[in-house]
Amino acid sequence: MGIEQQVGFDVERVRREFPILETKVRGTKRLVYLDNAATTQRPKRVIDTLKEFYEKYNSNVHRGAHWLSDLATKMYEDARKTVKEFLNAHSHREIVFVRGTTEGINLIATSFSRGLLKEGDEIIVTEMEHHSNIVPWQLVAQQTGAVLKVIPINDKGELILYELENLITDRTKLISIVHVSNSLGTINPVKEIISLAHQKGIPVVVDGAQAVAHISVDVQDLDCDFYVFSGHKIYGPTGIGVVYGKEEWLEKMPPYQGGGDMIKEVTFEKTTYNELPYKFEAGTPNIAGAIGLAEALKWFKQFDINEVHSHENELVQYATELLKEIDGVRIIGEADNKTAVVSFIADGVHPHDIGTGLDMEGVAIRTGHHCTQPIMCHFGIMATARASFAIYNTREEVEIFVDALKKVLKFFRR
Ligand code: C6P
Repeated sequence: MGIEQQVGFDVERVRREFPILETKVRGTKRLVYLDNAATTQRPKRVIDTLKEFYEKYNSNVHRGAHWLSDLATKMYEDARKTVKEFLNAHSHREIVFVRGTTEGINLIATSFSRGLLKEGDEIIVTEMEHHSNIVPWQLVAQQTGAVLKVIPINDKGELILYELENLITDRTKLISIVHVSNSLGTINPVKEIISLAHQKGIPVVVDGAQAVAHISVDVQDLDCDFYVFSGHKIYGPTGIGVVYGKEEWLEKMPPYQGGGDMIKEVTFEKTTYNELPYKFEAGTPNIAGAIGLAEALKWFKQFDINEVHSHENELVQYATELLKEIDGVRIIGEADNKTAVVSFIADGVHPHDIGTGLDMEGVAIRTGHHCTQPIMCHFGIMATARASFAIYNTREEVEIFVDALKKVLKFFRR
């Protein structure tokens, strides 16, 4: 199906496309799904695409000398073109399919560690990174002797940007930053950071896991060197994600994994590598996943992203307002520019108990450190309860969530 913009935004119509939203939790309570930052649900169109692929087109890509393989290859490569259009990349050669954001960042970090980083070089991340944008760089730092530096955050959960200028030195080789924080909802000024970094010739990696489904992303406009996201956080399948990398960088970088499809010629003396993007796609890829992701992106593109953003923002604001009226509830993350996520703690009740109590009422949220322990450390807490919103959530669901929360807090505080 092609990309057609839907006029207006009808949330009830959107909901009807998601069969899982009809679920009754334990057969009784209506499902109120507010765990979209962990993974979104999939519209029927995406589910049908996966089923259809396995029923009609399943075959390996780039290898077969037969009709079915040609078909699967065309579908897989068309999926890459859809991603290219979605991100507004310059070329399909800049789109590498990976398992998800985590593998994407590991790909970039590992590749950089093979010759592009040396002892004493510096990598800058932020205090609000997901562990998958910290640990790969720590591994690389251990191997190469590079040093990790951190842009701090303030108590609203915003980057203290002026610190970046102090952190950058002539040893800074790379900056890797999250576009939207999964724990705080903060939207970072990545364009500004990229522009500053480029004045000093430093490339920038952007972790877009929590951004792509909520705000407009245009990699040429951002001018980022790398942009990484996961399919399952934008209504697509699990096990598929994307690394966008500027061609000039991907050309310079050595491969991440070795194996089939990433080579031109192999002898025991020497191997030459395939052209982009195949140099970075060793082995049989997640073919159905890529095709499913493309379908999800086409589905998502029918909506005006600004309307999606304001719908979700309204939900965030409404939830924040109602939560603040409850005694002893504190919001964690009150950035001026935020989206889709409300994290909170409540006096006297552990976030895990909040999660379990809400689940009894059919409300699915996430509790814990959300793979962002440095953020928890900043706020002096172990965990938060987090409600995260998607295109199909409603004000009524916010009210069900807050009413259920009041019940849970009353129970645990009795
Ligand atoms: N955050 C959450 O509940 P993967 O698991 O590879 O698809 O995405 C990792 C990842 C990277 N960066 C950010 C900003 C993320 O939010 C995530 C995943 C989920 O918040 C699972 S911890």
